Order: sequence, then C-alpha cells, then structure tokens
Amino acid sequence: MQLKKRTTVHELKLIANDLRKKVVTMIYEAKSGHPGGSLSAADYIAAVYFREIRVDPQNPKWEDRDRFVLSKGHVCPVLYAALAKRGFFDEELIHTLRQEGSFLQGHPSMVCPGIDIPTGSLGQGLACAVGMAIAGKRDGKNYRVFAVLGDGECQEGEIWEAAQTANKYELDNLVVFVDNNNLQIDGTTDEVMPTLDLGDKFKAFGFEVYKIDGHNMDQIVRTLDTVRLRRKSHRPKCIVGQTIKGRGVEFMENIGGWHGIAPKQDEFEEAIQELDSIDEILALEADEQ
Ligand SMILES: Cc1ncc(C[n+]2csc(CCOP(=O)(O)OP(=O)(O)O)c2C)c(N)n1
Repeated sequence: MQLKKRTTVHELKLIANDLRKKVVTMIYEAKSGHPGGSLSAADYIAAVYFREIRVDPQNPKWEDRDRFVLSKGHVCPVLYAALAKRGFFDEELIHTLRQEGSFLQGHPSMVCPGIDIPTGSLGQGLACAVGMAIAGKRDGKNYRVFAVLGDGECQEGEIWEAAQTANKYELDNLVVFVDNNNLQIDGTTDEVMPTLDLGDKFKAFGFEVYKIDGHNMDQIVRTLDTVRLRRKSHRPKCIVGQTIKGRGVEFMENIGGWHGIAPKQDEFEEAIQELDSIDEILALEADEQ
C-alpha cells in the first residue's frame, strides 16, 4: 500500500537525513559495513520508500506489492534503515546489524522482512529485477520493480544482458536507478574500468533515461512522478543519479577509503554532529516557507 498522503519534498529530505544517521550509527556499532555507497543512495531510497513504492509492511509478501532489488547489496544499511522506518520490523533491531542471529546481515537476505531477493554478488540484481518484471506482466499484475545499481557494478556484463532483455520484453514496469558516484572499491570507475556515459548506454539499450542530480530531492520526486505517468510507455526506465559517495558526512565525501570501513568513535561523533546540523538547516528552511 502506498502511504495515505504523498510525503512532501521537505519531509523526504528529513527522512533521508535520518536514514543517513542510522547508516552511520549501524556501521559504527557493527564495527564494519559500507558507509560510502549507503550515504550516496540515501536520497533516492528515501523518496522511493516514503513516496513511491506500494508495499504493505504488515504483509511483506503481499502478492501485488511493488518489488525492490538492491543490486548493490553491500549498501544494505540504508535499505534496512528505510524498511525499519516504514515499519517492516522494530526500529530497535537496526542495532543488531551484522550480529550473529540477526536478520540484518552484511548483505540482504530474504529472512529480513521486506527483502525481495538476496544480493551482494554484483551484476546479478538487474537480471533478477527483469525476471520479476517479466513475471508481473505474464501474471497480469500491476506492480512495478525498482532496482538500484552501482556505477562500478555496471562494469559487469550481466547488467547489459539483463538490459537487453528488458528492452525485448518492453518492461515499462521496471525502474532502474544508477547511483553514479564515480567511485568503487579500488578507486574511481574511470581508473578501474571506464563505464562511459551510463545514461547514454542505457538509452542505447532501449531505456527511457533521466539524468538527474541524485541528491536533489525536487528532481528525484519530479522524475519519479514522470516515470509513474509513463508507466505504460512500453519501455523500461533508467534514472541516472549523479551522486557523491559518502554524501552528508564531509570527511567521507568523495573519499574511496570510506567504501567499506566503519567510523571510529570520534569520527562517528563528528558525523552525527554534522548530520544533526543538517536537521537544523532543514528546520530553518521549513520556517522560511
Ligand atoms: C561480483 C562481485 N565482485 C566483486 C565484489 C566486491 N565488491 C563489493 S562492493 C564493490 C564496488 C562496487 O562499486 P559500485 O557498484 O560503484 O558501488 P558503490 O561505489 O556505490 O558502493 C566491489 C568490487 C562483489 N560484491 N561482487
């Protein structure tokens, strides 16, 4: 089910900041995890989970729900934070990230309520999303499938086989987001294996492409609105969001080293302080409106 009232852009900005705080907290407490790519995807994931996706947290396996595939599964802390905030499970459980016995493991698993497919082996998620979208059409279902890919991940050949298939089956129920933060584990995507312009590539594979600033909530919301209106266009959709790895925590921003390490206590405190100050700025913004 969609939320009763459409969440406003301002509310989504606050939610995204809250997700960022939770990401930093979870990874600090677990002493491991992937902050950089979680923080870069936070704005889009906030918009999808709090404005767009039709899910029922009380009935996570609802047959007609929209599906969500976090193809770059290592950034699951941001997805867990969103699922907890939407009520799929007790928010307190976010403090169990990566603990033995917790369903919040280092990569998503289907024992966690709200996870539609296990991911982590990069390159495979889009093919799963395509399969779900084909099944939806075959079964006459109205659901959509949202997938989130990393730009480094797009170096994998399987992504392009899946994209080809999405075009062949006219999967207008598929919405792909590429988190184009230009970094991966070992450096920039250009240094490791240039992906070239991912928007142009998806376009060449038959997708409708929207190139946006992946941190501009106005643009994200407008693009999701457009994509929803074009639901029956017979073409899959791809939103390429230009993003910043580590977004929101200045000392992590654009630093490859923050791909997969946890902040130490002083770093954690500094990060939370900075994110708290973003809340203060957002409160001022609201007062001025
Ligand atoms: C098939 C596969 N190869 C390697 C890895 C190890 N790995 C984990 S994250 C990552 C980098 C991913 O970069 P990107 O897709 O750009 O994600 P982001 O920078 O947004 O975190 C790699 C190589 C993996 N998970 N799966």
